[in-house]
Amino acid sequence: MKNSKESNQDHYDEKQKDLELNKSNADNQFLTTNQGVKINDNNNSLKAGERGGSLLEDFILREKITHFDHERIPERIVHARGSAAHGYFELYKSMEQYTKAEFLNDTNIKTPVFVRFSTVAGSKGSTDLARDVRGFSVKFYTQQGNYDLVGNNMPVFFIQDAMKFPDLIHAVKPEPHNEMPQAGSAHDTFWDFISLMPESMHMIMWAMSDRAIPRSLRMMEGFGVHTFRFVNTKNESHFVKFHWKPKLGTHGVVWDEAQKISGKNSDFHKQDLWEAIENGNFPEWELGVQLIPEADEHKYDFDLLDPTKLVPEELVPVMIIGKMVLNKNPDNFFAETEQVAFHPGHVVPGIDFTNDPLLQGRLFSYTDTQLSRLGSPNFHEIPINRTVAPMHNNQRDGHMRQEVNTGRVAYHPNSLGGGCPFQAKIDQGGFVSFNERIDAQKVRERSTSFADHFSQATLFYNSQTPIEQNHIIKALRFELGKVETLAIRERTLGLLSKIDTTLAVKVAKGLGITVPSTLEKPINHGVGADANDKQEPTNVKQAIKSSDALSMLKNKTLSDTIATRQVAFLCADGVNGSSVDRMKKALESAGAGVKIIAPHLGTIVSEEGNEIKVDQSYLIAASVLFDAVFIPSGEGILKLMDVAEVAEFINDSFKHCKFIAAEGEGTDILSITNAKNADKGVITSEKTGDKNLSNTFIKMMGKHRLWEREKLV
Ligand code: HDE
Repeated sequence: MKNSKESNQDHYDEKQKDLELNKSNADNQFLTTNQGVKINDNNNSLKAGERGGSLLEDFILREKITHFDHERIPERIVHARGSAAHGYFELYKSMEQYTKAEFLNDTNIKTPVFVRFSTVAGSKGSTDLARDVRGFSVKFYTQQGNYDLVGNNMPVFFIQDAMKFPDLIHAVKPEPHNEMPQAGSAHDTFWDFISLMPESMHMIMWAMSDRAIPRSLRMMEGFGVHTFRFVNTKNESHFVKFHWKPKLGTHGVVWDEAQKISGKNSDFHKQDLWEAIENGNFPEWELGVQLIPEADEHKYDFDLLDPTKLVPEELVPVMIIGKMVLNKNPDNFFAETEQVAFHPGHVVPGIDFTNDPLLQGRLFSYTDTQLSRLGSPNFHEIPINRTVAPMHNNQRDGHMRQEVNTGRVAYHPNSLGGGCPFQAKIDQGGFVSFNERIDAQKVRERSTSFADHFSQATLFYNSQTPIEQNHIIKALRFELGKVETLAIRERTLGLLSKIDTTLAVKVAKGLGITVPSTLEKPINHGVGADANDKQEPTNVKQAIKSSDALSMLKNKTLSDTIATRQVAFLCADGVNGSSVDRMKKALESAGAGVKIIAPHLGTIVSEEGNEIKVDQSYLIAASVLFDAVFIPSGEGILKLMDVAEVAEFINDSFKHCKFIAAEGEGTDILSITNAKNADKGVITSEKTGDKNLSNTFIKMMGKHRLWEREKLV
């Protein structure tokens, strides 16, 4: 396998080849119409006289403008805002015992992938840092056909049945009368719906946690959410839950920071992913599976078919089976990221569905949505959606058909075409659905095994550290604080009290109201009108009280690396050059990135008289766009006392629990900021180029944030 440097070199070589090709093509690359006619004047339309009216005959103008008029396609109804990348998946360990999917059997196979991350609620142009679930969709281009794992960065969902999805999305989207707010759930219609849907409580805990405001798309976990099936050659089935574990750990930002990032750089996540890949810092995730034998279907306190439940890792450990690396940015956003069409129903032999009623609804929705979004049943012919496996069938024609099918036979069975294409037997790789036994009555009902809406919400809350619990409380205070209808706030508090009384009381305190003593009726618990009064949501005793895997701070995947973290150096003319150089070298050799910030762009001159290139001015830079800050030594640094943005920069870093290092004169700057209340996160040295300072700084930064500071601020 190539290491990241080698892969980067390949990518670079490819780019060079492209450039050379373009250069050699440039001589004979004329501007043409779509019909290939060379264009002589691309600046003026055809007119009756220099100052006369334009002529309808101008086929060049009409073609150009007509194409432009139709450049947009409908954005996705959900997950409209996305960022994507190419890469590959490689298997560590054969899963042959469980699944016949070839790309999960042979450790020599390297499967190309295309991965799209997204927010759910916002429009295509909305901010990356909205409090929201993130989509995590992976298209595996396997030799047996495309397999799409269309998941999220949270392992559960708001609702249990596909019937409620349009309601959920209508409630969270901007309110229909005034189209506000954009990309946010902090409004009345969302919480009105949620407060009447107790089944959403577990997911609400995740959505109010820092998982909903990731530091980077590269630092998120991914989950398949539903229970799927692996099926082996003996037609034995295992239930399977999919997990993606990021090599860089799972990290979030704080809500105040997220809101400021949205103002400073609404493309923060998109840019971060793009730049990491351009710089050869290829993001990596390990694929894990939780496997449950068919015989254990009813072994647990929850129903495996209920998408509001997870399988605690303490009950079924996650087995790591492979690795995914993203190593190439798309060449064209529209052609690839926008036109990619995922579908949970794109499976290959060896992977199958369960009867999870949410998954079952999705199996209908995704093809349907592509028909209106991409406009044709031929969306599989768009390059990004094409399978690498051979494709033959009798489907024909339709809008924008690319394939020129030859011959007279487009039906099966046939004799005129020699019987082609043939059906594939199982041992030839033909897909056969798992032959699950079904003996049932036709009903429109929810299983009573889905009626426990609170205990896993409690499990999630109990698994968090006090810092994380506090973030959830604050998020709820913010969201409900934006809700104008008192009854909705109260009803939500009622549901929260079923998760944890202290949680509800603390949220209520922030809202200046009290928790209602009884739950308001009627509430929805997943039953129809006739049954509404009969069933109550239940609370089931959980086998475990707390699960470390659910907490970002306790999580095993939390990594101490500072690779790809961004550090701001607050500089000015007269900075000590060796102070800058030594810290920069130390940070860069630990994998971090450094940006020189100064009062103006161009270059600054160091104390020693050398020029230092400036990356950003104080007008552009902001603490929220960095992970940590360093103030070097040098007489000139003292001028920063008069730059208002510098104090704001350091105050925000301090407020958001980031690590701050300063040496020599740099330490004096701290005296005009909140960081003068030094704690372990403010690391200072009187000496220039102090090795201990850089070592401690790097070690501390590996902890991501000094969360204890929150008590202070
Ligand atoms: Fe989706 N979802 N969804 N969803 N979903 C779409 O398909 C839908 C659900 C998810 O990057 C749409 O191509 C229904 C759960 C992702 O292109 C649409 C239901 C999970 C993406 C659709 C769900 C997801 C989508 C819109 C309930 C996590 C982005 C555009 C029955 C496991 C894919 C499109 C991309 C996109 C329908 C619930 C994840 C309308 C009906 C649960 C990551 O078909």
